[in-house]
Amino acid sequence: MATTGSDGQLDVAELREDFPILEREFGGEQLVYLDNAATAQTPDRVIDAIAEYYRETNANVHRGLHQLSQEASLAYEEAHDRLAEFIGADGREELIFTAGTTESENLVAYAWGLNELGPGDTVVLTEMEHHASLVTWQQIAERAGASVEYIRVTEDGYLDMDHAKELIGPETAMVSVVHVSNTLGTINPVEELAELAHDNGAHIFVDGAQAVPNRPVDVEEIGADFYAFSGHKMVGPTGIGGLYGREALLEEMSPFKYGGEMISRVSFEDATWNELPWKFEAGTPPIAQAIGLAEAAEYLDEIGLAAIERHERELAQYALTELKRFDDIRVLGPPAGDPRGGLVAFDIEGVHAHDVSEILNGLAVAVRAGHHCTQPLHDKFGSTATARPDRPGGAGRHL
Ligand code: 7TS
Repeated sequence: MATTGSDGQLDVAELREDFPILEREFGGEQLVYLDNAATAQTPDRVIDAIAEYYRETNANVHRGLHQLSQEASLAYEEAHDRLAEFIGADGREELIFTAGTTESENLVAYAWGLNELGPGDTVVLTEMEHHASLVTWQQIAERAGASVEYIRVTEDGYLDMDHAKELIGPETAMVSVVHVSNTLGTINPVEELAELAHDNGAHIFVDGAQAVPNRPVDVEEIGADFYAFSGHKMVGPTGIGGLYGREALLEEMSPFKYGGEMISRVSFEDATWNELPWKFEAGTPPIAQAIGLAEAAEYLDEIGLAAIERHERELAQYALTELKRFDDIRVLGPPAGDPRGGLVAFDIEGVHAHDVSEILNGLAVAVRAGHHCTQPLHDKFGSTATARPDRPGGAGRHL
């Protein structure tokens, strides 16, 4: 796959051909899809892998001795290995398939939080958390009698690390932080936060929904105890995502959901649990999606995550520089020149973001408008909604 030139640049024209949906036209204009932060598009080979599974292999896993079930089981298990490798986990024991980042957050909050949190404990979040983390920890902390605190975000969209050092202390039980903000584009110092958490006897959960698709991620290098991501944001299928958990922690934790698949032995009185990762995968799992997700990981690896990261940074810098020319446009997050993710949320004085999105839609340009599930952060910046192109470039430069 000749997707990078000798200068390390992505061959965008060639890559675009992998995505059949980008051929669509609206009103005679070719689609410009800049809503990748919500859901990225899917390349042919992922679509083909899913179609082939349904054509050739479709069967339930871990419960049939017939040939199809054995093939499906093997492919499903190998998908765990592939994703574990993709994010730097030790092996399939540490990689649970969930419905996505939201379910991964809920799994840890319910299975770990409800049992481990109590009065006097704090869960430290940041002001830039997605609702998937913010609402979940709010609710679980309340049920457990624990409290939630938020690391402040500066005007420039960075975490105030002095405040982080004040908040994370011996009473902290969990630090839950977004790796790359889906509104600010900020890349958070997750390694430093992991060290701070561990120095204080706390665990750290990293929300990698906006990081795994577009930069090399190594959960062990980060020092994460838990790390979550979504398939549909990394050119994979909807309905699946992942949760990395440190094996020793997952071993100690009770299951999140009960049912078939996750048990070892059941009697009328009681049950024992299956080994990892199946202990956390109750019921028929997302088999076709797992196979599609493994193909997506393969695709991204072949392009090269470092090249993708570089390309995204260039696109963001291009957009930031262009938007700076307009006095009535305010961009949230780190300014041009600073390292950040590929998404750029902005508001225009006197124009609602929904109108911006509507006008762009008329030009066949898809961007998300709203609070992007970070409503308290928008409140903090005095904005009800922003428009958010992700991976914006000049004509034909987006992916
Ligand atoms: N965390 C972050 C940082 C996200 O960006 C998202 C989705 C989630 C968690 C939840 O992921 P899910 O796959 O479980 O839904 N963010 C967005 C977005 O920015 N626009 O639409 C979805």
